Amino acid sequence: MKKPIIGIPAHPTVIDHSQFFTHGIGDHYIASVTAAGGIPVIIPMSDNDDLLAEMTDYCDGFLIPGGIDVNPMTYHEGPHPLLQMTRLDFDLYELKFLKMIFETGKPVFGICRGLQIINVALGGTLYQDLSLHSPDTFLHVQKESGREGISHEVTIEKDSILFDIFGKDRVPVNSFHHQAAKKIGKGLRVTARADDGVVEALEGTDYPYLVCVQWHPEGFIHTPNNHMLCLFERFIQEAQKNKA
Ligand SMILES: [Mn+2]
Repeated sequence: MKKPIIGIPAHPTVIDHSQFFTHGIGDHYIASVTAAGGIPVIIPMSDNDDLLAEMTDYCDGFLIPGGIDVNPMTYHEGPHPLLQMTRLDFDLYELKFLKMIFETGKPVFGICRGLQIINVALGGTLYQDLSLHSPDTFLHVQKESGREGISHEVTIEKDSILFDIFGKDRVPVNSFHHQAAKKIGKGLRVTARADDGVVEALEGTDYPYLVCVQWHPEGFIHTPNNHMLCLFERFIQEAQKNKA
């Protein structure tokens, strides 16, 4: 049985002393997809619709990774002073590519910025900074060291894909975000929250397989008891079904 091909839209990164940017994806994402039985393929940021159509067709599932803030122009807001680095051409590429992906019905797994851009792609909005969420909001840019450091727990809705994956409703997670979903996009629902009410997971309501988490499950890839690999395994299984 051939392994499913998992397309990952690259993050544009400018390298010093170069007029060009690099199409990059962190090693933790690549290692997690590989460990779960998928073939990771990095998709370059491009305004070439033919290339994006070919990649949409070629891949069996799509992992939308973490990255910089989404430009609030994409959800019709001006920039709040606490907004961090954005890159509009990157957002527009991902939004266009997501639209093409959603037309295929192929499995999608969003992580951190991935959750946020998917929410925006479906008409949702974001808190540009979590200080705008509520006075009791936790620190979600964790001080605990290491990508695998635990920062807070999330409570998972019982009738969700996430509950089916984890088999329980409380899961400890890491946390590296200063933004979160605000208005929820069409065809999405909240399936996990932190105890301060911050949205930590979204799932599709009428899409074959669409799961998004605000934490970084790939950050646990080098831990001995990786309690997050199950998220990648389920996603890869779904992509495998799609291939068969
Ligand atoms: Mn968090």
